[in-house]
Amino acid sequence: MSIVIRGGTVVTADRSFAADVYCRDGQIAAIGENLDVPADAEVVDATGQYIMPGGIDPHTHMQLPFMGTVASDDFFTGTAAGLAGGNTSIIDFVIPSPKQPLMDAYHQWRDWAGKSAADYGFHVAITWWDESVKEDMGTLVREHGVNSFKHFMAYKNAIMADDETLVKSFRRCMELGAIPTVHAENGELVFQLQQELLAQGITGPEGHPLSRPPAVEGEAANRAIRIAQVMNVPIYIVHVSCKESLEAITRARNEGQRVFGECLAGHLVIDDSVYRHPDFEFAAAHVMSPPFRSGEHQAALWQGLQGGNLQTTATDHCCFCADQKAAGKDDFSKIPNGTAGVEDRMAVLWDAGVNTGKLTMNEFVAVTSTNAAQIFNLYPRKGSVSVGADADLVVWDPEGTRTISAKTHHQNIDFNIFEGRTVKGIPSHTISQGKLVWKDGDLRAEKGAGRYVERPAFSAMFDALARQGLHNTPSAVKRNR
Ligand code: URQ
Ligand code: ZN
Ligand code: ZN
Repeated sequence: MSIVIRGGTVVTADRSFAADVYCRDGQIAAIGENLDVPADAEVVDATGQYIMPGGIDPHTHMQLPFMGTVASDDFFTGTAAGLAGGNTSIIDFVIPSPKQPLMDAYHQWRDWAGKSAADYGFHVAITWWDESVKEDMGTLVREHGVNSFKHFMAYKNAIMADDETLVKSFRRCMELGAIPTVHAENGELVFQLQQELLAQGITGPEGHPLSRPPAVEGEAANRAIRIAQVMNVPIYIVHVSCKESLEAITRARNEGQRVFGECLAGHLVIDDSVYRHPDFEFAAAHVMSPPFRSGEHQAALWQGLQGGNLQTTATDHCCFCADQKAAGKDDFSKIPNGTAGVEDRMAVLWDAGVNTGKLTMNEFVAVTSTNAAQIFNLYPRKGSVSVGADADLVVWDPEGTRTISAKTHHQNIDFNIFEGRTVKGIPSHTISQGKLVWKDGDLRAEKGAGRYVERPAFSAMFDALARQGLHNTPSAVKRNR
């Protein structure tokens, strides 16, 4: 089984060059002009098109049990939809219930993800703390290829991590060579504002953004960044949605702190007017956290990507259909939080970013694939077009167009936040593990073909920090492997 992609331009995060790409046994075997390959190789004609690393979405929640229901895209339908959009890997989340042993939750999610059509990894959420959590974090790093741990600073009375948990978990990440990531919203403030709004009789979706103003996110982002600074550990802020968070990231990065930021395709192009729509279903379909923001925040996020203070794009793909969203018909705080996007992220970003000149093609590759691979230690196996890398590729047709709609998308949800948006620049072919899984509208996703991808700890980086004589790290901190 081999494929040769002919006549295209290879576009990576750092260069663009004319070349054929030959894939064999699931890996990239050769890159060069007019390659001489076996006669039985399947040929993909990429004339006038770009050959790029397949997208990596570092933030999805397939079939997540959340707010009394379960996200409607499972690991097969969700990853299959991603392949239709040029996305060839996801990093999803294991989210233990408070007091649930991490290893139990991890094995549960591994079981669910077995049906994936594309490769996947897991961030593991720290939703509670005791010595067993500390131990399990070590087991996950040492034996299961987990190198990132998530902390929800929001969702009080559910999965919220308080400051004690943040401090202890960040320290543990430092010991293990893992990176902490955070959902940065102050959960206490959100809870208080929710109660106040409901008491005033504001029960509709318009209350959702009012309960989560940008300052609520900016405070938490800054707090998490400062805790990471004192704990001497890098940090990754997920779904940065507003100027306030970006300013906290930019300040820290300017001072040399190792902080990474992620933004969502939705937050880049959709504004908060959606919550003032008179139709409950429409407004509720957009309820996610952090909420969609007003226009000046979108401009800031684009500047963050352009200036290198935001490194990755994601979707936070977490689908809830209208009947599920209806749980919050009389109380916006009960609307399951989440929207979809894994199928549309890359085309939306190309159309809104590359076609407008905000991003070069190379920057597009960086923020849709390569940077996530490097931050989460998947590179160059993922996120590169290089010999020996996994043959996860997308052939991108810059002239192709598509009008995004729930009527035609492959995501298992009855709504699309990008509904009606016509994008120019779409994937004509997606290759996953060296197999053609998407070809001009024909999706050939295979249930269970996806593999769990281990992500080694970042010991090299942390050892370098240690060698610098971490002035505020007690000498007692040992390096647990
Ligand atoms: O907060 C998250 O990232 C999960 C629970 C998805 N929902 C959301 O509103 N972002
Ligand atoms: Zn989140
Ligand atoms: Zn999320």
